[in-house]
Amino acid sequence: MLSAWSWLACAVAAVRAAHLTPAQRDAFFENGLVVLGKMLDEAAVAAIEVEYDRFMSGIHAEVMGKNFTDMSKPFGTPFDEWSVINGMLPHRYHPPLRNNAWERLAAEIAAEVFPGVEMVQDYDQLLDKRPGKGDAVFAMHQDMAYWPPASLTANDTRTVTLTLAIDDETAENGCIRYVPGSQKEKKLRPHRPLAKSREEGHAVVAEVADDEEIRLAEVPRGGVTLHDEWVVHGSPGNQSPRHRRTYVIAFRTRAIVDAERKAGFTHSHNDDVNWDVFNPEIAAAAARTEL
Ligand SMILES: O=C(O)CCC(=O)C(=O)O
Repeated sequence: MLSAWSWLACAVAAVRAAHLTPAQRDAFFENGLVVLGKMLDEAAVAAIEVEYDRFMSGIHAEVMGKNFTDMSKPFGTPFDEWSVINGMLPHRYHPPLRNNAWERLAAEIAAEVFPGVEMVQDYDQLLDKRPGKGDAVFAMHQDMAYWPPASLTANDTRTVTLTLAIDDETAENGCIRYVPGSQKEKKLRPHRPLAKSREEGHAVVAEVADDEEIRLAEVPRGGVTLHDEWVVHGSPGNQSPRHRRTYVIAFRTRAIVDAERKAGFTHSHNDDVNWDVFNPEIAAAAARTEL
């Protein structure tokens, strides 16, 4: 039997354990993306940063293949010429990053977005836009354009993708921009491949009308954004003399992740099963560009 004092202590702990306010959770569903502000203290970010930088220096490049690349440039571009370093699946390749403070916090936040649902880590990804790289662009897209179709899981696509800012993210160094509310239709917009052919590049570009509102998500170091699987988003180049380093972890329901793996999809860019397999229209557009 808990004493009144113990009940109070539990209640206080429960309040402290909540990372998301109800207003922030509502904003996630209303806009498709929400900025949480500073969520990890300086000591925790600094500890992660050490392993982040080791991993992003390319120490596992040989085994990683296409998982260590610059998505804004053709495969095979020399490392020194990259504008955005893209390290896929660091949890898989770099054990010191496993179970770090950000992985733990991200899991807690994902559970608060979808209470009572088993949300599991689907993939992680580190992105470093180098200073002064105006072409370090992430073309506007919906994440679903890269993933298996909603029909794989009876139209249940529940996802929360969390991005930790290792550097202050501003308009100048290429923070995320997004079209608020664009997720509500839960429909894939037409996308076309960015590069001349599928062999040359992985990225795709969504249609965005001239009159659609585009919002910036500026975030301080240690701050976090959450976005869903349908919101149209991307980020411009880095015009500043600073890096823009981010650490992305995506959570999807256990059922979705199981279905993805069964289909042979692991978010590895080395997979045989890739976005063009799932999106025949994009594959057709790519094939037309190759002609
Ligand atoms: O952070 C960015 O610049 C874009 C990343 C992105 O598109 C994503 O995490 O889905």
